[in-house]
Amino acid sequence: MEHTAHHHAAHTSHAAHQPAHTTPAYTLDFPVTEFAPGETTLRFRVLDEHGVPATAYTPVHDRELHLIVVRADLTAFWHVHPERADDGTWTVRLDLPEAGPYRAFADTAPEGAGGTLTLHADLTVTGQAEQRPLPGAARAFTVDGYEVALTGDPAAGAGGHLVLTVRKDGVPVTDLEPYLGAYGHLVVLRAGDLAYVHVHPSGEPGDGVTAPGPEIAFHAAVPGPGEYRLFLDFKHGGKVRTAAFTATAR
Ligand SMILES: [Cu+2]
Repeated sequence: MEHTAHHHAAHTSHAAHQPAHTTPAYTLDFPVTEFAPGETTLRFRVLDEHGVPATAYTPVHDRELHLIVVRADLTAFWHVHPERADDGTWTVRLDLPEAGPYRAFADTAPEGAGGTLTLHADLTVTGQAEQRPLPGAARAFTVDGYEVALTGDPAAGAGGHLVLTVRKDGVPVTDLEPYLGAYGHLVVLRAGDLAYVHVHPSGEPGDGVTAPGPEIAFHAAVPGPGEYRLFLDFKHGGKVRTAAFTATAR
C-alpha cells in the first residue's frame, strides 16, 4: 500500500491524444520560470516557429490546453486547465509548496500545428530542494477510500496492456463517471529523463461496449525500458481523484 506524498491538486482533467507530433517549431514560453514556494500564478504562452503566440486552438478532450506539472523526482503531480486571454497568455494558480525542480507539460492543438502537441518547460521553486527517491513499485494505491489496483506493465511497442481496477471499501466501482470524455486518463512519465506519454483507455463512454468500471484498460506504449510513474485520473461521486503507481518497462 502506498501512501506517499502525492499532492494532486486541483485537478481536472485530461486530454487525449493521438501520438503527439514532435514539432520543434512550437515552444512553451514561461517569461518567469522561478517561483517562491507556495501559491503562485503560472503564466505562459504557446509560441509558433515565428515566436507568435497561438490564440486559436482545436479543443482536445473538451479543453484547449491541458497542463501537467510534476516534480522532477515524480513525487508530485498536478493536472490543471489554465485560462487563456485573448493575446494568447495562459494563466493558472497553483500551490507549489516545496523547493525543487519541476517540469510543466502542455497537451494542446494550436490551429495550424497539424495535430496535438506535447510541449514542455522546466520550472524551479526556489530554496533548499529535497530530492526524494522514486516511490517503490506497488500494485495498489489508496486515495479517499478508493483502492486502485494495477495489473500489467508499460512496454515499448505493441505490449503495455494495463488494467486499473477501482474499488471503494472493497466493493468494485461499476459507475465511474466520464471525465472529459473518458473513464480514466493516464499520464506515464519515465524516471530520470521525464519522457512523457499520455494515454486514453481502450473504449469510451457511450460506445455500447465499454463498462463504467471497475476496470479501466489502457494500452501504454512507452518509449523504452525504464522505471515509470503512472498517474491515473478517475471520477466518481462528482470528484476527480488521482492514483499513482511505479512500474517497470523491460
Ligand atoms: Cu486536462
